[in-house]
Amino acid sequence: MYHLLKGLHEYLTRHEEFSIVIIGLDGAGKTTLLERITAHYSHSTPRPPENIPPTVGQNLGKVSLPSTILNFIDLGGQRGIRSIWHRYYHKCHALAYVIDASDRERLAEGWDVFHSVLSDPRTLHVPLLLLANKQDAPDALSVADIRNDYHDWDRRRRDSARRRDRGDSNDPEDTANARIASLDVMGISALEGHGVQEAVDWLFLRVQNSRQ
Ligand SMILES: Nc1nc2c(ncn2[C@@H]2O[C@H](COP(=O)(O)OP(=O)(O)O)[C@@H](O)[C@H]2O)c(=O)[nH]1
Ligand SMILES: [Mg+2]
Repeated sequence: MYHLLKGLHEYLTRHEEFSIVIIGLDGAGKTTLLERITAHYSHSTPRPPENIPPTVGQNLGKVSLPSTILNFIDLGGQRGIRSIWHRYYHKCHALAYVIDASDRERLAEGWDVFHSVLSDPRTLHVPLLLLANKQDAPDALSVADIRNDYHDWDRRRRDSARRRDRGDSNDPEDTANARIASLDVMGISALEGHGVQEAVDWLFLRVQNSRQ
């Protein structure tokens, strides 16, 4: 009887854990987003931006929901650290790629890196959300503009690949192209918090569904 009750108690109070990896170029706002998410769920105030140092390695944030724990992992975005992102792909349940929608100079670099994430077969079955951050900045591109910019960038990339391969139209990255078509993009301001709850809801739903 004791074991039965103990088992029932454990069943009723169990917490499923999921890992969500946050990636993107350095300066995109990943750590600010992590701060915002953890502060929101612990009902505290996020650290002021000037107290957030550049990420060396990773930052972890735990969000406890009634029956679920979401472990957010914010990975550094500097060139050297990007080479270890792939180690997290197979053990995470969702990926959030953050882009700085106000930094037009670095958009192409952001797409380059984003494309390498999409093309990695290890991310194929991992739910992926593209976050157009810094929507509060006056010159930020909207979600629609971000989508268009990515499509333009991708068209240019494919054109130049075709030219390089002298008309051989077989694109070896068809899986990446198919993923782009159904890509979810959300606008957020990690600094002010707009859209952050919706992004976490999306991730929560997708990790729950991917488990079934
Ligand atoms: N205006 C604005 N600035 C932001 C936002 N998110 C981050 N930043 C700023 O962008 C810079 C880089 O942020 P950080 O979180 O360190 O980027 P990370 O390198 O991707 O972790 C900091 O100065 C942040 O205050 C945002 O939503 N809006
Ligand atoms: Mg950081």
